[in-house]
Amino acid sequence: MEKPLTQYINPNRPALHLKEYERVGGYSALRKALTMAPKDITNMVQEADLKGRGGAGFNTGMKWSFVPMDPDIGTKYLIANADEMEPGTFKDRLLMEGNPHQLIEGMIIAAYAIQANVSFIFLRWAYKKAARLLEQAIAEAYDAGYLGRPMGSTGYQLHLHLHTGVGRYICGEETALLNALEGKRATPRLKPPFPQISGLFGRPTIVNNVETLCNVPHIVNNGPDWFKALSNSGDAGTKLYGVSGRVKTPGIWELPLGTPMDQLLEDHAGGMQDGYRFRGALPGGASTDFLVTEHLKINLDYKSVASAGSRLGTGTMVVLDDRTCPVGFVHNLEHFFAQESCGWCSPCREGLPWTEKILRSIEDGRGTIQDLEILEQHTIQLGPGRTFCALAPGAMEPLQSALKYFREDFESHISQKKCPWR
Ligand code: L3W
Repeated sequence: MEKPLTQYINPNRPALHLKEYERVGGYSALRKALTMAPKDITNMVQEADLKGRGGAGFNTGMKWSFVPMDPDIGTKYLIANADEMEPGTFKDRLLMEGNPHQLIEGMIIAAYAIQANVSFIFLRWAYKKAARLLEQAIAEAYDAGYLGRPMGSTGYQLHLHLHTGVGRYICGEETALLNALEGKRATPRLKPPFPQISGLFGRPTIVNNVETLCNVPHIVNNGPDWFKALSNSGDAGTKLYGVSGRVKTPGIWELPLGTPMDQLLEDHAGGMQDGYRFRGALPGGASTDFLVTEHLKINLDYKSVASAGSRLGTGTMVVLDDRTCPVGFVHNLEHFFAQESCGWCSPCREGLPWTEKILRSIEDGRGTIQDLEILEQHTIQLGPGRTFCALAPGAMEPLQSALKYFREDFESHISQKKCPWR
């Protein structure tokens, strides 16, 4: 995250150990932060306009500013949301496997800013390599006195615990994550109150995405103006963009926020594989709306992607090609979402399996034109404001946009009574 340049994130690069991290300036931002007042760090991050990189894009400094700073308030918590399970999303894994100390440093600074003394990394269970490397890095940070001991003249100290989940997508939802961490069933909580006021064990808590926290040391070292100048768009900083699907070189790249979509696909992902044509892409993991050929020139920033009818989400693009059945593609996603519904609210618990079943019957050539009307209804009934959390509305995004852009494919399944791709 150091340079404002295009960087391919090499998944095979060995992790930076403490000494190597320190040699390239690691933990210098922490030393600087400890000379600053906590609220000045929050203001700095807010001014830098660092937006949450987990999918929602909420201003990070503003989120921190909601935490009560009364010195007698008692225990507060900082949590890194590393439960990366959004389909097509593997950016946080590479950050943790490549440079675990960057996350730890970002966490210590964030925890200092909100004056939390206990922190957790909530890690996806399948990320075994990241777990091993994080454990090692946490032990190194404890030995070096960055964790577990009062630091500098401030006397501030932080404990950090690694917690691995059991492999449920819903745990990436911040309040379900809190319940899971408390040992309860991982269902979302009603918001408000937001976790900043009442979070883990009812205490003020900040939950930030891994990539978000990894930006923090660089903002502290270089300042908000530097961070803003890294991007090409109205949104500050860089972003880890990803591409998967039938492109020549799938991967993750750190690029200026607002990099045009065609540049990401052509210059970085190498364009489509021979014999395949681009039909569309989900820009931010599975729970975003399709962008299609007419959108190839847009800048991948929060506002531009929203103007094109989608969301930047996690910034990791899943590409649909012309030799893959769009109905099968969406069915696969809805199967995942139906399986991952936590079952807490009826529209999601009942609606997602129903959606999956209809899509399966269309794909198998048993669908009717009325099924398309029911699917359209589902995109409303399971949409924003109708469910307890963002899982079902997110699940409706690829479906509603597929019904818009690939409607003829749904209809041809129905008229031909089979999948034309099989
Ligand atoms: C105080 C307010 N705080 C919002 C805070 C809130 C949270 C953050 C974002 O879902 C999205 C979802 C997925 N006062 C506040 C406030 N906050 N209003 O801001 O909140 P919210 O509710 O906008 O989003 P969320 O529920 O956190 C995140 C999408 O991300 N997504 C999925 C990503 C999945 C992963 C993964 O695999 N781990 O990242 C992809 O697009 O659909 O829309 O902290 O407390 N008034």
